[in-house]
Amino acid sequence: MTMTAFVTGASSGFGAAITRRLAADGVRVVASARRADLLAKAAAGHPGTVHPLGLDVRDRAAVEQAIASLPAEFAEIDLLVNNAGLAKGLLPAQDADLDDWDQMLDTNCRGLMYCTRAILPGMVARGRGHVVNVGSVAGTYPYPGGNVYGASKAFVHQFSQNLRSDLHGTGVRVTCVEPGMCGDTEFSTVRFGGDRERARALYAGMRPLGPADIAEAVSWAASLPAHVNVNVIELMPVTQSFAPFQVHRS
Ligand code: NDP
Ligand code: 8X3
Repeated sequence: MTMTAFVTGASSGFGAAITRRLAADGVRVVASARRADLLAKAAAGHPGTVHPLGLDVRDRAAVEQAIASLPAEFAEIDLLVNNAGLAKGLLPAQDADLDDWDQMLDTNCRGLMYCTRAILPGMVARGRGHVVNVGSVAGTYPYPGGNVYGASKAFVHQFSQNLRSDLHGTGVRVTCVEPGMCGDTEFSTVRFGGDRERARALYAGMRPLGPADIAEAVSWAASLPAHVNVNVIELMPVTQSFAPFQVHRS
């Protein structure tokens, strides 16, 4: 039986790599994001397998409508990958832009909630399905300027764990994938307001994870036998680790 996946944030970075990987695994994929032109180009390489869908996950009515009107061959979703998300800014909380905070919460938390709520009932009715949420190490480990981004990813972690409780006995699986620094995506350019040089400098002299590493983790968790639930996958580049607490001395 061919599986069907719904991937958000599929126009770049992790989402694009996850879409390619799942298509190579023989999965039909609804690839969604706001930039429909990029999705259409990517889908052209996978005719009949990848269905491009222009969608802003922050728009609750649009999410409900889009999921209710998918073409029949893509309508029964077995795997939801809630990947759309972003960080905006790295300023301390006292200087941060409230619009950036709103955008992170609306996308990383509300968008993920809307997609999950629209797709879950079908999974429960069919007695099978898998929700993979893309969190971050920032949801567990604080860092200066991480404020609302980290908090939004803590939401993703805890929502994933709570979903497992609600879905007890339904056969539906939930996994939270929590990566550390990953290059070759638009993440840092978006975070730094389009400043590509600043984004590039962040990864200078170290080897970050790549989008294919995240796609591998998603593909692995989804490919395990139906009785196995991977709760959390936390992964980092070898070149990233932990530092001591800061101590302010007067
Ligand atoms: P990218 O910026 O490359 O990808 C983000 C994707 O999210 C894009 O496809 C973008 O598409 C989509 N997106 C953003 N806002 C919306 C929206 N309102 N509606 C629909 N889609 C949206 O970054 P990454 O691939 O690196 O990030 C993917 C996820 O991984 C994010 O949730 C991020 O927080 C998380 N992450 C990233 C890490 C990293 O170091 N790169 C590490 C840990 C987690 P479009 O603009 O076309 O809508
Ligand atoms: C992205 C990883 O460390 O930039 O979620 O917050 S980090």
